[in-house]
Amino acid sequence: MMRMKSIMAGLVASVAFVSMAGACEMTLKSSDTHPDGYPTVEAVKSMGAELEATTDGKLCIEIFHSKQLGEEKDTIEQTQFGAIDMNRVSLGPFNNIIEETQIPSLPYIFRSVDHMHKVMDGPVGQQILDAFADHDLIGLAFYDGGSRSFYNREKPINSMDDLKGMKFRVMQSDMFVDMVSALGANATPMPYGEVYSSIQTGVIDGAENNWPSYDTSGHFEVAKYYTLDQHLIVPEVLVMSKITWDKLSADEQAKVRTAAKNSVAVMRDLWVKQEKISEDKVRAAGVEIVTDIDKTPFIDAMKPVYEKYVKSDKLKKMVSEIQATQ
Ligand code: GTR
Repeated sequence: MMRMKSIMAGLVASVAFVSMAGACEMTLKSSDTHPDGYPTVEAVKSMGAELEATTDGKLCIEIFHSKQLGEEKDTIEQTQFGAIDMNRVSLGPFNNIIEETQIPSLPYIFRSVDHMHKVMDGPVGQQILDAFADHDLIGLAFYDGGSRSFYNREKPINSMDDLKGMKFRVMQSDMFVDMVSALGANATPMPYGEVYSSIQTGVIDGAENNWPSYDTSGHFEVAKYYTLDQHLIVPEVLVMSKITWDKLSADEQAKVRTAAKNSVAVMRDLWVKQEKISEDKVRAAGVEIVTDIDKTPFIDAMKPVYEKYVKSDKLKKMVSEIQATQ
């Protein structure tokens, strides 16, 4: 009897699975560098659930988290080629490809996360989403990436002087290389997945990131000094391959856009919670955190970066619009 029951349960489960999977006419493959449970991964899951509901199960999303499809720079190319349907990435790796993405990636461009939200939810944000279209991608929505600060394995950083000569990993963006040079340190661009061992073996002294990434990447285990200079508030973006997009009907495209937009609120809520969880975890692990750092010299040092990257009238206008956003 027991055995019969468990066979029945197994059958019911597999029938349920088959009927769900069978109903999906198209399963969108979505990439994320972060592990399962990370706010970005969970937000895309919520988008998938909404999409499945609004398309009567026709469109589904399957998430490949934890870099299963590769490092961000490579997955961006695969998304442009249509091998990956959707991708959740930082704006950083887009900087060398789409100039508009450099603007919200500029150091100290945003006064706060609230300021960043207002800008990215407004016309400048829309202008950046639209810019993806010329690069075989559809910009769907922006997610949060908190603020990024330096951590290292050597010593507490209390001022800009302490950064002199140190070697930090940055995302693969020329602008971030210049940002670190302008602070008197050296930058090594490299994929996220190589950072842990590079710090551990002393190839680099440290890197820079937000609380949740510092925690979930395990970087805090090998770089125990974290200084909250908060030089970047870089948003993250959810994009779709143009090749995939063109296979959808206008109605499906609208539903994809709506589900993506609705996932933003889910993401923001989870993000705030995760920041706290990660901060508590790394503090408990004994990380030494410098909070009272004078940011003025850091901000002043960014002048050459703005001069080099904000040249055209279009980009200058974006910067003034951001500065004027209250
Ligand atoms: C994280 C971000 C990732 C990735 C990573 C990095 O904060 O969420 O998309 O860009 O930083 O530093 O490579």
